[in-house]
Amino acid sequence: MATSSQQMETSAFTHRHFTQMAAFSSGTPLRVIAHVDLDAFYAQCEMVRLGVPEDVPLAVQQWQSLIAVNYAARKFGVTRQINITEARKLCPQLVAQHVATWHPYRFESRKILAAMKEVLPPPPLQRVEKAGIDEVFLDLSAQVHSIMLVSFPVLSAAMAPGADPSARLPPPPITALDWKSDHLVDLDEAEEIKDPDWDDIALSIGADIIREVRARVREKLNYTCSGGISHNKLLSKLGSAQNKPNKQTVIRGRAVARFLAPIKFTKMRNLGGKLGDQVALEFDTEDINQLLTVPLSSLKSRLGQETGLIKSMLSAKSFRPPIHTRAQAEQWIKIFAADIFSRLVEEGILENRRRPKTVSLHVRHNNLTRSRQIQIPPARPLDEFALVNMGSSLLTQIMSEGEVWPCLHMNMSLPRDPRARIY
Ligand code: TTP
Ligand code: CA
Ligand code: CA
Repeated sequence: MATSSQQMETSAFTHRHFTQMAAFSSGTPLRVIAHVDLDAFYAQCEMVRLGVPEDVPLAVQQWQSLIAVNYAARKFGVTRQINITEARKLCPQLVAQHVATWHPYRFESRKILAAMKEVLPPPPLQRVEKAGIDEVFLDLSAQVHSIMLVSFPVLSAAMAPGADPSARLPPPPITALDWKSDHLVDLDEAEEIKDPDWDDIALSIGADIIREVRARVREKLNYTCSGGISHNKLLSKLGSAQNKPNKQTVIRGRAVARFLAPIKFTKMRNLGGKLGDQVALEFDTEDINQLLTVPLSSLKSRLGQETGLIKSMLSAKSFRPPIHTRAQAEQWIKIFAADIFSRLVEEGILENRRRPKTVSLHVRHNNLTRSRQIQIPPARPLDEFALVNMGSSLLTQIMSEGEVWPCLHMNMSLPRDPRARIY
């Protein structure tokens, strides 16, 4: 279709929209949010560990079920929904790797996060939020803002003292944006012929950053991951799942309606009331209107996939021989606190409003287990130190109520908040 485009006179965006990027303001339509999610994560961990080539079908097995299936195995129709016997029928050469504990995956997860951060500027320009064992959100707004200032000196007028915050930005220079190998969610034709505005340029810079982040993880640790780049968390999360594996997808502001449209037509009425609230909670409420147009089935499959991982957090130890002193018990409380805290971080529970509300301690003496719990102060940071202190005061309470030595078992737990996740 041959249509010449008209050079716009001003951008649709204001000085304020641009300057707000530097402060990670969620109010600016220019903000750049990315989501990066590892492909078939546990399966890749096993492939990397065992040196299994990419084209070998592999699944991670726990009891009879498959908890991760690599992309080579998915070609045979193997999915997480079938058991190992069915999988072997579909794919006789499937390598099934038993999982014993999650520690190695958590360790890999940490290394991957560190590798990602290597290509990012240090905070405060960097803002990375772990959102699960194999995924992160990155708010790239401030970094993109700083790159835009350097690449487009015309934008510095917006930052000048005395600049009118509500004045429109000048139009961006007409440049062909280079999206490299990215997948772009298509625009309607009417939109496609319009010149790109600063929001497109911001996303394109964000996409460059994410390409680099993914390349570093691949070069350094040999893991592939997928990315979504957009203006908010919901869209970037949907984007990263869109073209797996090893691809990144950009959802431009002008493409949102079209992107969500096919999702919108099915069972809309499934999402309402309480569930809608939970979903909004999950996504920081900012996108409730868009979220409410997404049917439950796709939310469940696309957003709720990690619900299996987060049970209540429990760290426990049985003592054979039993322990006899408070000092010994305190040592264990420190270990429990460290374990629970690292899991809170790994699973992205500290961010948003998904914080656990209480800590409890169980102590077993002979055949009697006593327990106490306390509220976690909502205003203060929940760190390892705070967990140790709470554990220690729970122990004091329990000890004041009766004999605990010799002690045969102790555990510390954070009961999960039933509203904290989508089921
Ligand atoms: P996901 O990111 O949901 O899935 P995935 O990484 O296996 O595959 P994809 O390429 O589609 O992202 O989960 C991350 C890891 O969490 C997964 O590799 C295994 C684990 N997991 C479970 O143990 N049980 C579950 O029910 C789910 C959904 C995941
Ligand atoms: Ca994944
Ligand atoms: Ca994931």
